[in-house]
Amino acid sequence: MSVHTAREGSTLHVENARVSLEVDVATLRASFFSRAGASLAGFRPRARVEGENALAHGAHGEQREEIEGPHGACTRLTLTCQSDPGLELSLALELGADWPGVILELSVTNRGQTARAIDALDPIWWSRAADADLHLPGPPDALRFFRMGYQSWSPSGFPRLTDRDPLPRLKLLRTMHYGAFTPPCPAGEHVSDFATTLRCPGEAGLSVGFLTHREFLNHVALRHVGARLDELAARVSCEGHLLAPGATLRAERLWLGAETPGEDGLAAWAARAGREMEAPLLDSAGSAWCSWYQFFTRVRAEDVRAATRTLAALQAPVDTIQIDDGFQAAVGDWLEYADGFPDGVAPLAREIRDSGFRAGLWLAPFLVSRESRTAERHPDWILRSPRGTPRVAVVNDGWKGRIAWALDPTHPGVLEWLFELGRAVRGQGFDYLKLDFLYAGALAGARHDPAVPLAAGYRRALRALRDGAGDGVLLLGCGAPLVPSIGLVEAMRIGPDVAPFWRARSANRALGILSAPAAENSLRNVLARAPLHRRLWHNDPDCVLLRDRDTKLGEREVRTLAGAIACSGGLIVVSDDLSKLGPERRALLQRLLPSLPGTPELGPVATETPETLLLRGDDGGGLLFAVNLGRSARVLEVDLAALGFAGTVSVYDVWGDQLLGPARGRLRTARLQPRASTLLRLVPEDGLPRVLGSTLHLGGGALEGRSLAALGNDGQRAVSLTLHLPGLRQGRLRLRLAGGEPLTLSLCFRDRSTLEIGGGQLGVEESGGMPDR
Ligand code: 9PG
Repeated sequence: MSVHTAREGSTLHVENARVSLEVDVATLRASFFSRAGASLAGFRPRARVEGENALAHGAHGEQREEIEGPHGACTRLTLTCQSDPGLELSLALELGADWPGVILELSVTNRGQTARAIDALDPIWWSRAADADLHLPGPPDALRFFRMGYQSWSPSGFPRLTDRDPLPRLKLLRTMHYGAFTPPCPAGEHVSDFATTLRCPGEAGLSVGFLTHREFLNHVALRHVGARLDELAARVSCEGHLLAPGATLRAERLWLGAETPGEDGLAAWAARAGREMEAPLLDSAGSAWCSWYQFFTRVRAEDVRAATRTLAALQAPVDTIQIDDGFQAAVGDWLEYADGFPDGVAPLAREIRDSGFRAGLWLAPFLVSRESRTAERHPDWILRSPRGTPRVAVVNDGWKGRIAWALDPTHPGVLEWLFELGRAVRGQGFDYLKLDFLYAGALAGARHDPAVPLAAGYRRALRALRDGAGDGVLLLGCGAPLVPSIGLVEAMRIGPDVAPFWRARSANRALGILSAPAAENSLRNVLARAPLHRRLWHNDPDCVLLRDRDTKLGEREVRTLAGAIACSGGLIVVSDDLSKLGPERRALLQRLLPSLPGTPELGPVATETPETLLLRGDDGGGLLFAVNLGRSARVLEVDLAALGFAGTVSVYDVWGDQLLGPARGRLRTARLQPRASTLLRLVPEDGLPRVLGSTLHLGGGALEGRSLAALGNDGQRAVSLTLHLPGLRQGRLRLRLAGGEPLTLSLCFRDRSTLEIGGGQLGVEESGGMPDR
């Protein structure tokens, strides 16, 4: 069925095979139903104008078009209504033939004689009433919503309505973790920035998320009484935008989606948002060594040189060497250098490149230390509070001057300076830029151009730097307003800093800082935000800490971090002094590289942090990561059918290099201690030749299996495999030929090996080894 529209009295019906929408053309009151069983009935778009609600009353016009949008062909219906004296509200609906949801675009036009200040536009405003219901299958107290978090470091997860809002109360911490217009949440309220999903585990769900982020910050606000959701608003903060007579203001476009139990609303939203915002999706964002987690601000040129030499000698396929915080004379004085870098960074970039690596540099482009020369020379560039005092964006004991102020991204001098900064560092030879503390570019304050909304100003400033750096640069956002960065960064840090200890320090916990450095905090976001990967950007899960000294992380925790990072498909970043790594941890680094293709799936989420990730391979198999984040030892149960494995699968334990035998329906893991995880390769037992497992890469055969091909047609038992794995590889590969018993090969090769196996023979090209049996 394609898109069907019908009119009954003043009600307009629009539907396809998956969802339907009814809208009253005079009031814009609307109801959304999905065939999967979830519905949101009786919501009304509204504008907040000078402290009052403006609702539609009185149909004014109706238009239908067939258009070709970013998601393909769709029907677009525009309903225009009278509102508040002098205002006109217009709601455009877009629905394509097979879409699992609709796009809503609300706009307001000033038909009066005087300018009006627009506070917010809510494409959805819903409040529970006798005729306004939100229905989600499943028990209400099992309902979980997705909390996105505002920026890279903000905690993200799937809490219940009755869980407490975790965000800190201190104003500076709030500056760093809330959007300027995300309200703090008293009891009974929650906010998810940019998008949310609502569902009971394993049931049909709803998703609500903004698809465009060009001008205004936005969020979804929820109100509840106990476990009952009573209010939902999808809100675009318009910052008092002055709407001149005759002018129109358009809200960011909103997705209202409905998922079957097997679908993920977050993934569906992210795929669409990435398309609308033209996310640059690279085949691979590669891998990097970063100086931060070993040397912090004490890093010296000599340390970077030593790391370059070690990496070159290791022949580990890490492709970027990135200098982090510490090279600069002061935050904001990026072209002047700290004592440890007597010759600056340009000669280092050259050496890094000459050694065959890409050169990376850290910058916090929207910050200036109060003791920087930039701040001294350009006081007019600094964002101010309405009282005229500089806006403090960070207090960091590690920095000269301790206090860093935010720059005003609407000041033309700042934009020009950012462009020149991008050009200068690119000219020095850096084409991988980790841009940190980016939230400082979207802080509210008294600005040079108050008419530029926050998201728009942030994007313009980031684009200035990007333009200065030129084509071919890789930008990695960090501490960045997440979704407003889509399209401007190739990669995005999606969690707090990792640390060589599991739980955050108690002082940080006491302040309620859930995004303080800690392996646990980092891991939670790696899991919760996994579906954003390769839809909005390449996820950066932060470094895998491999060190075996000066760390409180034991083998169990290191494996948990490494397994989650491998299964996330995200960037592989290391930050250890590699010359001090023991042979096993070096081998682990090799096994992590390169990162795996694809985007992981979460499966049904029944805990605040998802405890499983599944990375599906294109050979029919999958890599399953499952972790015990609880406080006591447990066996985890994984519903294979819910993950799309209908039949029997062969299960291979990657860490144990062991075939565990077939599983069907539900898979029970071994008993896992707290913080322990398991990494399993699942392969359908369908009689076809398969790679069952491998120790050559942490994917356990995910990469190896992609190249497996059956040979000849009589030779049902013959296969060929071409393994492309950079660096020196030594390990075992477990195969099953058609119908046969598993076969184990011990291999040793560099970069590439081609194998032909069958009819009792083994042919090896380039390099390789002999079968064990
Ligand atoms: C460099 C680091 C690393 C790291 C980033 C970011 O609140 N704070 O004082 C604070 C300091 C450091 C920090 C986050 C917050 O970490 O995530 O990878 O680049 O900056 O300073």
